[in-house]
Amino acid sequence: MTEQTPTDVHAAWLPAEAFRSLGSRRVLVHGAGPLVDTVYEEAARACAEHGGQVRRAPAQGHGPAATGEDADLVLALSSANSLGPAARSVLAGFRAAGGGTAAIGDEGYLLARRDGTTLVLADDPAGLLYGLFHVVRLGAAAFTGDRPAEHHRPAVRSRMLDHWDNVDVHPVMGQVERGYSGGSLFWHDGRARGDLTRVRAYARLLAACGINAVSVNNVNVHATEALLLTERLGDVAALADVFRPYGIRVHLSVSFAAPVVLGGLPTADPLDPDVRAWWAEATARVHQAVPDFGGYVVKADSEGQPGPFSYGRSHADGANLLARALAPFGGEVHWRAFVYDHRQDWRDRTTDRARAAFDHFAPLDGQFDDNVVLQVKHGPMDFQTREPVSPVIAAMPRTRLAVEFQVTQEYTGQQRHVCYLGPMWSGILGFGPWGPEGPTVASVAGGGTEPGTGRAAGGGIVAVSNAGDDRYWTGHPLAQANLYAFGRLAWAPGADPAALLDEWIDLTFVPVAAGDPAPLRHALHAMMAGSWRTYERYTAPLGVGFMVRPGDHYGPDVDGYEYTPWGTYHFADRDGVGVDRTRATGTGFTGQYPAPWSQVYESPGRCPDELLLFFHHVPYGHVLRSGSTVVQHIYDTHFDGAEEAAAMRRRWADPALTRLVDPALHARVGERLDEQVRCAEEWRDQVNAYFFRKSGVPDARGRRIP
Ligand code: GCV
Repeated sequence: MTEQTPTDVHAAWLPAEAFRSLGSRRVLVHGAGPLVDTVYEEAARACAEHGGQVRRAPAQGHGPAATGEDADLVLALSSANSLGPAARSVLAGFRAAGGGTAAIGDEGYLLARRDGTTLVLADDPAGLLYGLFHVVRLGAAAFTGDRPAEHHRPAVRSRMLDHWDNVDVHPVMGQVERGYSGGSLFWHDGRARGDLTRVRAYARLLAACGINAVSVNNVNVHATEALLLTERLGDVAALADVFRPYGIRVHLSVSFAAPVVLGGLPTADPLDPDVRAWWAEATARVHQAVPDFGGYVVKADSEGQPGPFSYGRSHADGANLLARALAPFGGEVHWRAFVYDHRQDWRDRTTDRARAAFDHFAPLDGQFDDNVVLQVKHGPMDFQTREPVSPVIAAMPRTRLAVEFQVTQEYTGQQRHVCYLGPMWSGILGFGPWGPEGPTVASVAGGGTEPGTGRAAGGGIVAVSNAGDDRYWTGHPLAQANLYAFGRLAWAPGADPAALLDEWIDLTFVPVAAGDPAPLRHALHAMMAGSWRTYERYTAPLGVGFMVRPGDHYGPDVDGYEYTPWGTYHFADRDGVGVDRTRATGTGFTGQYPAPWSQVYESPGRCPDELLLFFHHVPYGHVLRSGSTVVQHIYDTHFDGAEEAAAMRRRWADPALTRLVDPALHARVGERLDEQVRCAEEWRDQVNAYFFRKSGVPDARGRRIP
C-alpha cells in the first residue's frame, strides 16, 4: 500500500510564516479540554517557530501567572477561573450590552484588545480555536492599538464537506468520483490509509476556514463503502479521532439497501419492523465506536441508488427511518433531494428534470422528523456554471433544509481551469427566494427558529470537497481558494467574496513571497476575482447549461447530451435555442417559484439575461436586456472569454511574478493555464461554429468563426 508523504505537502493557507505575529508573542491559553489542547498546541507550534512563549493556565488557576496580565495574547474560556481584569471587563461589557445574560454562543468568540493584551474569549473550546485562527488572519493588526470587543459566531450551525471518495477504485469513476486532485485522503485502493498525517493537516485547514463536519465516503455507495457501516467501522472511528481535535464531526454515506446487502434481510422497506430494528442496532454500534458521530448522508432513488420508492414508500418514510435510529444519539440524517428520472425519453418535451426535486419533495413538507436535514442542490439541475436558485428552498418552510454546493469543479473546469466560485456562492446565499427584500437562502440554511415555531431550524451549508492526496491538495493550486472561500462563506454568508479571495491570498502567498508581495497579490486578485464569469463566457451561454462531453463533463460538446436520457437539453434548432419552462407554453417549471420570481422568470422581457435560455426558447435574433441579440451575445462572450483566459496566462508568465513564487508551484499553475487557454479556444470555436451553422447569422464584427 502506498502511503502518503507528509513532507511534500503544500501548507495552503496555514504556512508557518502566517503565524509569525502570533508566534512571536507571549501567549496564555486558559481552559481545559481536548479542543483547548489543540489551541495550546497551535500556539506552541507557532511560538516554537517564531520565538514567542506560550503558557497554559490550569483550569482552576489563580495568581498573576494565570491571569494573563503579562501576556500579549490571552485565549480563555469564559468559564475559566481567575481571568485577568481585562478579560473580566470585556466579558462584563458584553454581558451588560446583552441585558446581563448574553452568551457568546456555540463556536463563537469575543475578540478584543485592551491595555496591550489581545483577548479571545469563548464559551466553548471550538470558539477558542476559531478565535485563534482569526488572530492568525489578522497578523500584526491583532496586536496593534485597542480593539473594541467584536462578537463573532457562525451564521450557520452545520458547515459540512461531503467527500465523494470511494474505498475501492471504481472502474469508471476512479478513487474519487468527480475528484481532480489525485487519490483519496482517506482511502487507498480498497483500504483505509494507515498514515493519517495528511488527514490531520486537512482537518487543521478545514477548522481554519470554519468547517465543522465531513462525510468521508461517496454518496454512490458501492459494495466496499457499504461495509464502513458495519465491519469497517474501525476505519471510520480512526478518521473521527483525527477530525475531533479540530471540532469536526464525521458523517457516513450509507446505502438505503444496507439491511439487505449487509444485514441479509429480505427487504429494506422503511415500515418493516425488522428493518427498523436493523438500523437501530447498526446505528447503536456506530455510536459506540464514534460517540460524537454526526449522522448519515443518503442518496436514495437517484441515479441508480436504492431507495424507498422500491417499496412504494415516500422519501419521508425513508428519511424518518434513519432519523429515528440516529435520534437517541443526537445524530442527523442528511437526505439528498437530488431525485430525478435519469432514464427519460429525449423526445418527450413534457418531462422536465428541473421540476423533479420540487415535485418529489414539496408535497412532503412537514412530514420529516426534526433530525432530518433535506440537502438540496443549489440549483434545480446539477451544479452548472449558472442556474437559478432551486425552487425547493422556498417551498418547504416546515423542513430543515441544507443547501449543497460543489467545490469540486465537475462542471466548472475540473481544477484545470482557474474558476473562483466565491462570487457564485455568495450570490446564491444572498438571493431572496421570496423576493429581494425577504429572507435569503443563507437565512433558510442558517435557520434560527426551531420546528413548531413557524420556520424550521436551518440544516446548514454543505459542499462536495475538491481535496485529494495531490501535493497541492486541489490539483490546481489556485483551486484551494474555493475550498477556503466555501468554509468562510458557510461561517459568514454575507462576507464579500472578493475580500475572502484577498484573505486567502494574504495567508497562502503573501507570507511566503520571495520579495515584495504587492505585485503578486495584485496579479492573483486580477486573475481570480472574475474567473467564474470568464469561465461562463467561454462555455454554455445564458444559463442553458451542459454542452459538455458526456460522462467526464470536461470540454465542449454542444450536442453531447442532446439525444440522451439524462434530461439535459438545449433544444437548439435553426430558429432559436433554450428550454421553454414557462407556464404559458412550456413545462410549467416557473410556477414552482413564489412571486415575484414566478412572474420574473415567466417573462422573457424580465428574466435576467444570464438565465434566459434556462427558462425560455427564443429566436437567435431575440434582443437581450443588454441590447445585444442572443446570437451576437454568444459570439461576443466566447471571443471575450477565450481572450480573458489568454490574458490570465500572460499575466502569470510575467517574470516579475515568477520570481516571487515557489518554482514548482509556479510551473503547476502555468501548466494548468496552458490547458485552460487551449480548452477555452476549443469552447469558443465549437460553440461559435455550432450557432453560426445553425442560425446562419454572421458575426456582426466579422471575426473568424471556423
Ligand atoms: C456522486 C452528478 C454527478 C455524479 C454525482 C451526482 C450526485 O450526477 O455527475 O457524479 O454522484 O451528481 O450529486 O449525486
